[in-house]
Amino acid sequence: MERTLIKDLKDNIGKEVLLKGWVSEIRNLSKVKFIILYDRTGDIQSVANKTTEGVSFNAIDDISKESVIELIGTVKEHPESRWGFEVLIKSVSMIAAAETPLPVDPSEKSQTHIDKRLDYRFLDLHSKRTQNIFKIQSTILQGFREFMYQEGAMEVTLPSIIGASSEGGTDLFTIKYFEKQALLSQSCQLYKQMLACSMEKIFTVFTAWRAEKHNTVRHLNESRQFDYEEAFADDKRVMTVLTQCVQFIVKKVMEDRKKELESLGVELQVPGEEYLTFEKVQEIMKKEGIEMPAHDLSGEAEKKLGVLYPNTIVYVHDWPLEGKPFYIMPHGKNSKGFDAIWKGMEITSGGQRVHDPKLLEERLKAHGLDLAAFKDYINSFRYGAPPHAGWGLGLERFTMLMLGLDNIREAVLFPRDRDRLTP
Ligand code: AMO
Repeated sequence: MERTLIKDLKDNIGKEVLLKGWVSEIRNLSKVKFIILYDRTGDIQSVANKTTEGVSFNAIDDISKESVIELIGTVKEHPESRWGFEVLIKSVSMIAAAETPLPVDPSEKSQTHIDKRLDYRFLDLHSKRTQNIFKIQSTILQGFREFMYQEGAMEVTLPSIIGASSEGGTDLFTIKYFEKQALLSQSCQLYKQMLACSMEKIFTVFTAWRAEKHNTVRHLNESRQFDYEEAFADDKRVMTVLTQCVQFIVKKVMEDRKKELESLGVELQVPGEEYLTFEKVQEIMKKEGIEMPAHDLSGEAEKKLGVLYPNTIVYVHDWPLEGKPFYIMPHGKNSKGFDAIWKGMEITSGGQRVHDPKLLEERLKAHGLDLAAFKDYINSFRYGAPPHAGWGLGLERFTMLMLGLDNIREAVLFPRDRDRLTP
């Protein structure tokens, strides 16, 4: 007999089915016993009585929560139950018993601290809430790829072990690479630019490692970025692409993940966009009495933008050159770099890049970086490199903001932070 998924039970009323899944609850009403079973498609109430075969009627009480069982039974209409039908069990058998007690309760009846849940993430993944978050994240990933293919971009994979910093700065993990020292990539910046200068329009889902020492609710030491790069494009063009991309993904999640959004209590709206120069944001914040560093937005300023422009992707562009990495194109006294703020937090940085080797050398020097370490990167612009622009969107940040999660660790399956390397 082939396995039936719980979502397909409604099409099998009156038929005998084989179900496999996890036990979330057993209820004992002396003459009958209820087993609530779930699989990846939903849950269902099943009913055992004295004639049940396999695990005997009396032993059903001993089936521990989260154990994996299979059962054979007949689907019967049951309008009073919340499912509208139930399964009358013919036989139950154990596939894999869960040990007791469970170290964390996936039923969400009790509120377990996030640290404890992450210590047992494999069991926390049995919880419906956690599953819903990652089902939605999977749709975000799918939406990104669908949008990009539709846009005519090509997916590429880029190296994670690198010889020189890709963003400048010091937040890098070093690794032993045979006789040499290498680095774990902070971003695929330099490589995606080389790709845009040959293949024109590319995207990748890239894992980035940053050795930032602080532990915050919005930073991870290992995070995923949606990276996009386009030739013959400037900052304005790629901001438009970003808006369309985010709108596409949000729409897709709203359509494909209704049930999950509802269960998480999340109401989504497709965001609009707003363009503000960095100078304009400084003026606004001055009026609001919010302090800002000269070349960056403060967390408080980002929050304020979220309040002033609800449900909007706010592009802060014409960013001061001093506040952007060496690869961002200068523009007057500012740059062609931008940040995108959504729901009060930065989700993306991007901009037009420097594609002239001479100017690039100047910019690297201005950042105190060693030209020798960037030799191949500089050389890559010597043989026909068009102007180009792009951005990087943080997947976990985006998921966290979309779902109103209060800690970015909720939006990554196995977080890596200052204190956590396992599981
Ligand atoms: P940036 O460093 O701003 O830009 O990163 C892009 C986006 O990635 C996310 N992000 C992070 N998420 C969680 N934890 C972190 N430690 C972390 N760091 C970054 C954020 C951020 O907006 N190469 C450029 C992009 C470009 O110009 O194309 C870059 O990496 O959402």
